[in-house]
Amino acid sequence: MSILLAVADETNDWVQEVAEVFRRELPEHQLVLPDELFDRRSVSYAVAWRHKPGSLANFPMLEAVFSLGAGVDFLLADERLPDVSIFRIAQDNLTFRMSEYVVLQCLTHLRDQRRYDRQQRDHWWNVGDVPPIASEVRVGIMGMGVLGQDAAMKLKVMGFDVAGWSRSPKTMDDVPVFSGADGLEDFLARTDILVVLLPLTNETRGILNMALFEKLARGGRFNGPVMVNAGRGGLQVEADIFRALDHGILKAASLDVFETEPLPTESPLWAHPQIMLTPHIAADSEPFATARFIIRQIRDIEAGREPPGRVDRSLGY
Ligand code: NDP
Ligand code: OXD
Repeated sequence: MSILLAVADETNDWVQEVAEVFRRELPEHQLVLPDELFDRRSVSYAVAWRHKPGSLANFPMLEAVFSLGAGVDFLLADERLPDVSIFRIAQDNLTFRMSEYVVLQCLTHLRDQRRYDRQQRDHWWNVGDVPPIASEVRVGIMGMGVLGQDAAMKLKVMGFDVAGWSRSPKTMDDVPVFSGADGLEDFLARTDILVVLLPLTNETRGILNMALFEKLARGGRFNGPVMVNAGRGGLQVEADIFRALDHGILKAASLDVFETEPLPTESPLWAHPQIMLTPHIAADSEPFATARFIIRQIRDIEAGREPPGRVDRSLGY
């Protein structure tokens, strides 16, 4: 039996490490690359990340496709994706890193750290206004799945006043969760820092637009809403973020994901003083932990158990 490794760049160090773990820990399966010569009928599983569209088609014995990340939008965008089970990463090594990113961004905005960075550059000793304390700041998390729930708990530890928004209703201790289109306006109206951890689906594409920014909370101790997007670039309308920042509808934004990645060098987002930008690294996970998680998913399938991380194709996540 073989496992097809279908990625954008097989020479990448991270991918090489993943491959090494598969070869070492799952020796009964041969790891094959799309361009190699092998018997297509031997392939039972495919492990993919931003693979070439169509490269997962025509494997008659394929049982399941595993995403090397938490998101599966790249898989579902492939019109020739075979009709087999899809699984994704849902594991602590990735989740905890995302929460580190989210807490870092919220604290950086809360404490106006960017201002002190500028002052340090200018050798300027200036105390400035006392910032609000975290409990006076309302964080709203769009997407209360694996990542959103962990981030919510960690933001609560810092004292933030946290709420969430998801597709279906859910209850969480001490965190009110709004849901669906009906719950969105009330959720936004109580949000000073909007943290976005949504998947990119037909329903969520372009959701972060001017109409939504205008519904965020104003006034209060935080003095203008901030957005942190670590979900997917396709959720945001970048021209609207720009306009919203320039008209004071947003005070600042932290962006880890972009409509086009890598972000083109000529993009005006790079130089915007109110944007904190990172190159899609919010939850980069270790190759070892990622490969190990997929090996566990494969072992579950082979033992007749349901693996964690099954994707619902009809929902798109
Ligand atoms: P989950 O599937 O566990 O959670 C998704 C959440 O989004 C759920 O709460 C779901 O609602 C909610 N949701 C989906 N569609 C809608 C909708 N139309 N309206 C309202 N809520 C919706 O995913 P994860 O938490 O594991 O990951 C979320 C995303 O984070 C990934 O899909 C990926 O795009 C991104 N990501 C980014 C990384 C980075 O480095 N920047 C790293 C890893 C992931 P419900 O609970 O009702 O199902
Ligand atoms: C993921 C990502 O989906 O890294 O895991 O974006």
